[in-house]
Amino acid sequence: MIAKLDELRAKAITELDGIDKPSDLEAWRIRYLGRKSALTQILRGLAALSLEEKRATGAAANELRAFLEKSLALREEAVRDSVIARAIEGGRLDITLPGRSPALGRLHPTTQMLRQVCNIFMTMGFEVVEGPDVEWEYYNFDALNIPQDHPARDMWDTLWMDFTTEDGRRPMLLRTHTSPMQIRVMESRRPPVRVIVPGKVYRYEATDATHEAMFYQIEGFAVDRNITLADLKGTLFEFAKRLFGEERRVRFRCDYFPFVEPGVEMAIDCFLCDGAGCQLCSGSGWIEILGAGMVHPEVLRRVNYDPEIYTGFAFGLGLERMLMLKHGIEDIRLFYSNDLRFLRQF
Ligand code: FA5
Repeated sequence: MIAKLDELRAKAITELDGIDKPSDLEAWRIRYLGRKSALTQILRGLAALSLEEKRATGAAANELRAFLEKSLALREEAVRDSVIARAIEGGRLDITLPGRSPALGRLHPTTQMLRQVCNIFMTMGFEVVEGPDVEWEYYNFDALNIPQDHPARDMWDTLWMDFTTEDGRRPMLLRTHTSPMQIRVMESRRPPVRVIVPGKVYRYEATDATHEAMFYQIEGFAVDRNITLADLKGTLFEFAKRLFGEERRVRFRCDYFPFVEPGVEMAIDCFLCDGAGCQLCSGSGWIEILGAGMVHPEVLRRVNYDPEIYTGFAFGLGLERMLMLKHGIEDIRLFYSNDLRFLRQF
């Protein structure tokens, strides 16, 4: 057996020394080190040998395997060098040209902003929780005081999953906002709760400079004893100041959302025209970035929180709109059109 191994070694090395093409090296590797090679067969057959034979042949075969692997690596290096040398000689490779630097990846601007916003709220004591993009109709609408046929459903048209339950309902959809997570979180814990929920939302939307069909929202809500609208305003003022700087102006106005009472919207003065009115802000001087309000008592009751004891505020902000404000971006569609000239700027 040992003689056979020696013979194999001599044959393999003679062949290897004559190889000068990478493809021949691979064929050699398969022939001498591959699964069906004589050496592998010998190693596999060791179990059938006597203890003494096993010891001698096993050691020699393993030594040969290591030797062949090392010889192959050395030959690969030599072949590579000679291929390069031939290419330089033949004028196919010019090593005086500057090298190509590898492209460096980075985080998408919305991911950067998402992390920044989450960090601000985390320093204010909010916990980050995530929820499903595909949501039950109940959480997206009914539990938030938006029953079937309620006109508010028109504000949030979306894509429905293509299946119906046995009783003929279409219960699943792509969530239109992150507010369903208010219900999911409150169902699973008792007050006090102070949570933010970042995530994608979807709408059946005719896109324009400020509307996308898929965008990010961050929901935030706090429920405890004695929480008032002043806490909501204080929290959001502080947030806006930290994100946009002291000089940006903030406006609160009444708004309607069925799951809050009272409801408000918060806007920031338009970065493009500094509040004078332009195409981006539809001439108003303001860009709305979030909806908010005090959690509706009916919503609290639905999750078994006593509205006589507990109150809370909630808000839902649009991440891309805030990015537009922060960087002076005029069209929301730039974020997801994958133009690297745009994305590389962040
Ligand atoms: C809502 O989605 C409510 N769930 C917000 C809320 C939460 C209210 C908690 C009260 C309490 P609205 O549809 O206005 O509200 O969307 C919230 C924010 O998402 C908007 O202020 C805006 O910044 C952003 N937004 C809305 N539609 C789009 C869109 N098509 N493209 C990009 N951003 C959008």
